[in-house]
Amino acid sequence: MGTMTETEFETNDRLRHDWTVEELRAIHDLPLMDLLYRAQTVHRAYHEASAVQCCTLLSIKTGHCPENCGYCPQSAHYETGVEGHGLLDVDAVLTAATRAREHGATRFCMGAAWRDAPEGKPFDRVLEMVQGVRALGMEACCTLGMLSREQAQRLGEAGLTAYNHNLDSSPEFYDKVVTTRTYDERLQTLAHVRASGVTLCCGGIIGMGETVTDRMRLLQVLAGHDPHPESVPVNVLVRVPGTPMAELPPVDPFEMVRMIATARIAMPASMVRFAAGRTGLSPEVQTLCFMAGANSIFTGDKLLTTPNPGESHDAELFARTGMKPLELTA
Ligand code: SAM
Ligand code: DTB
Ligand code: SF4
Repeated sequence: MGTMTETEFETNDRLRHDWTVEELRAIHDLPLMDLLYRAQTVHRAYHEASAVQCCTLLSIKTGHCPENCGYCPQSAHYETGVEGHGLLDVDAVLTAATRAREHGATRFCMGAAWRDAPEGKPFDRVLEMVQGVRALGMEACCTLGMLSREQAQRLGEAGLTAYNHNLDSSPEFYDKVVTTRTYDERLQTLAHVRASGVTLCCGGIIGMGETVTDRMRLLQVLAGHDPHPESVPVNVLVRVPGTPMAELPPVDPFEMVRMIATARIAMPASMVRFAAGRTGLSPEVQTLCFMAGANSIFTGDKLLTTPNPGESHDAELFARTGMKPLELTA
């Protein structure tokens, strides 16, 4: 398929898993007003237009990671000044989750700088954290690196709502991002999570030096999953000094808007999360991202190790735009 015409802008009610890169590219490259119109139309057919899911992150194990992901401040391969710590106590995590809930978060996401989730006591402790977060009435998400089939199963039994495991970019660009693991290993963990009944949170990063074609390939791979990942985080690279990607040029904010809109159109029913990179983008650009179909953000003043806009910024953003936190339905 080639270029889009106006007659093709109607809502596509059927979830598709067979997008071609050319189709996605044609959508991505539409004049911005046409792209936003189409993304909004799709968005409104599946979601409340002004509701935003608020998720809060906590790094439950920080730094010293053996992987060499070029974007990551927690890789042991780079000097980034991030202060590492071992796996936190369950109590400390539940205190943070309670605070996040008081501040309006409905999903609590626990991240660990592991290549793969460990076995034994540390894993049991993570299971306790998951149970504790669920007992607070929040959704629980984890991102612990690669998982075995059994580990995914056990997380599911502990009540885990979602597992975050990003593909980050296209299969073709992946070895420019990380060489200590393969794309196929990532896909394997995603399959284990899907088989366990835990929902998938899977997305990527823009601004790592990839082409627009790489971004469309990522969306093609994501949308190729049946069902689509329930949640799709789109991160703008946070350029952390000491990482190999520190000196890359900043992303044009309109590129983020286009990426979100294309993700929204490709995966209409999924939550599209404007994840890392809100710091440094104006409230007006962030609002364009909502208009493009983002309906989830990370709240709180920290992501895993880097700053996030924080509560007063988001309260003001919501007040000025009439956006409101999405309530949990279950
Ligand atoms: N170690 C686990 C893994 O890689 O699967 C989980 C934690 S890892 C920090 C989670 C995700 O954060 C990565 O997949 C990546 O997409 C995102 N991320 C990490 N550093 C980032 C940065 N500097 N800018 C944007 N996103 C980043
Ligand atoms: C995701 O896609 N982005 C979040 C979450 N999933 C785990 C992490 C962003 C990390 C940004 C860099 C940092 O704070 O260390
Ligand atoms: Fe380790 Fe995850 Fe960072 Fe890669 S992204 S270096 S696996 S913590």
